Amino acid sequence: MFDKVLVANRGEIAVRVMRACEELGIETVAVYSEADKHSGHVRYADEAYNVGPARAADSYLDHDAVIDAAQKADADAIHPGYGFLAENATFARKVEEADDVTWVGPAGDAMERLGEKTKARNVMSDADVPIVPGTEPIEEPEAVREFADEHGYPIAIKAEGGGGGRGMKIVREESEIEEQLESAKREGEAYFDNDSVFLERYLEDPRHIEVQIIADHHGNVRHLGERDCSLQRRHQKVIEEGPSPALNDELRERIGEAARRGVDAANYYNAGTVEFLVEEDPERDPDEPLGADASFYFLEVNTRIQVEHTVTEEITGIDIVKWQLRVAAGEEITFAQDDVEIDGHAMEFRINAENAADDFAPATGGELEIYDPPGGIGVRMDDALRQGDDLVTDYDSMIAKLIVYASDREECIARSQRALAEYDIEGIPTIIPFHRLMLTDEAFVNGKHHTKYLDDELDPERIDEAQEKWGGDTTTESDGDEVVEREFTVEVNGKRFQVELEERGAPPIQTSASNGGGGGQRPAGGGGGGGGGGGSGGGGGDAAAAVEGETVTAEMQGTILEVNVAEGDEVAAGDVICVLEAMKMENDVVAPRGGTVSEVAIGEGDSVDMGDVLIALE
Ligand code: MV4
Repeated sequence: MFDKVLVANRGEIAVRVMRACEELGIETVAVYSEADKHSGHVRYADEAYNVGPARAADSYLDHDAVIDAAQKADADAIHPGYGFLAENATFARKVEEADDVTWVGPAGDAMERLGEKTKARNVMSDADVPIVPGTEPIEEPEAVREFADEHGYPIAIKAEGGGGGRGMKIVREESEIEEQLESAKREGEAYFDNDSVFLERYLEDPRHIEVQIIADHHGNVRHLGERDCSLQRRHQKVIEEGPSPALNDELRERIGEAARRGVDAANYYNAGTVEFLVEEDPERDPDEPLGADASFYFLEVNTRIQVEHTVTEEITGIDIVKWQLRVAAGEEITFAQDDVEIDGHAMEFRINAENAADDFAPATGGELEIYDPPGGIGVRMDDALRQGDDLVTDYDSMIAKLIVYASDREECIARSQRALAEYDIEGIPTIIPFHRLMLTDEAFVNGKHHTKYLDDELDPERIDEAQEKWGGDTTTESDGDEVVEREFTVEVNGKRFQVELEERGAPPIQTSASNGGGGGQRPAGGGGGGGGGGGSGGGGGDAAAAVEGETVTAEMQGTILEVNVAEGDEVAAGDVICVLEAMKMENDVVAPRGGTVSEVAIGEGDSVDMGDVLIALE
């Protein structure tokens, strides 16, 4: 096993990988850009190297800078996480060619064989894995017409280098062919430096199912069950879960086995994911999961650890990142396929610093004034944050992942609702309110959603409402005035109340706890319940009484409802002396210090004016 691993990534995934290293007794090395000097992954690592400016191309993507750091640190492996260099075959080869450094990932040629779409289709097809009816790379509009003659419309034109929703164009009728073909080529060229395109029959509203794979250098390939990533917004996954609520066991087994077979044929090692589209059968009983006769088609392979690997870890108990490290070090997988058991249900919620009510616009900055993640049974947090951190906005907007595990989907949903209600982030917007909405959404709760559900079917008004309801301490513009909502806690007669305040154009509230001499308030008229009144201000003192020399005086005009002390009584600071009703509120008047009551100037039912003496203390 390795002694020291460099993690060529940032944020939560860098910490995730380092945690696996820690458990395996491996030392950890971080790399960071100028923007990440104070980030969580840097704090976590045993040592850390600056690899350049904030711009990813000049730091996290700089091959030489990363390999240089590994050699300076004397690291014996590089783990790329996901994104950045994770699927860059050129970089993988450079790492393997560098002295004494191992790439924690597949060989460069296996990466190309599976990473390029038409090549991967051929590998899978040769291994008897169903692929969507489609073509080799094509050039001319005539090829699209021919394909349409055989398979009909709609047709997907996909960029060979495509992924993540980029470089895919849909042709619904003949008149669109030229335009969409040109557009797909242009996007392929622009995003992937490759204008090669191919065709597939376009499936409407499929489910997105992906199978986790782990494979070693000794020819062992295991599948670890599937995840359902059908809840996506503009090709961005937001909630992933496993097992899929849409598959029955027979279909599950067939898809898992197909993925295993395909990867086996590709001479692949490392963790990997095989993605499939599963076609809705319009004939099926909507209350039953998709059956074994449903159609599934290979889509693409991801040759890296994925964001949502955690879901599989929870339901299999297998630490996938540890296995990536073991496999890269040449170790053999020790468990058989039959040893892999899917137990319970897990969901992952991506916590993105975005405002869901503003078209999921990423936050442009801010400080994590409050960062209070959930805990308890079945709750896992993968993050790299601490309260007080400044949000780093130079990279993607995902700041954390909440992963919830339970014995079945129903309990998982209830537990997720509980965990998301506990989760408190203030200072920056997050999509926590959106997740809370989804957990009450009928289609999602019943597992009936598909890949276009969020884009085409969910009413955006509901997202705005959720943001409004659960958005918490956000700053919004209204009539040109800045409105700041704040929440704090007050204690009234020993009972805690949450108080929400909305300030317009006011300076920030000092929220330092200040009970000194402060009385409590509750709505007059008894009957319990109801929200509390205001909190004590930063200056201390009591809303209803003031101390002048040896006397306690009324701070406002009102009626004495109750007198709790008599002459000669010993009181301690904070003891309630009397209750004064003023402005329809009952106010506890408390002793400002300890002492003996030398005089009681009031009785129940008395009217008092501001400044009247209530009691004297000595
Ligand atoms: C498709 C498809 C339907 N039919 N291919 C979108 C991302 C790209 N990597 C592949 N994608 C799709 N390919 C055929 N032949 C529908 C999608 C698709 C999709 C796939 C997975 C997850 C979410 C999606 C959302 C819209 C479209």
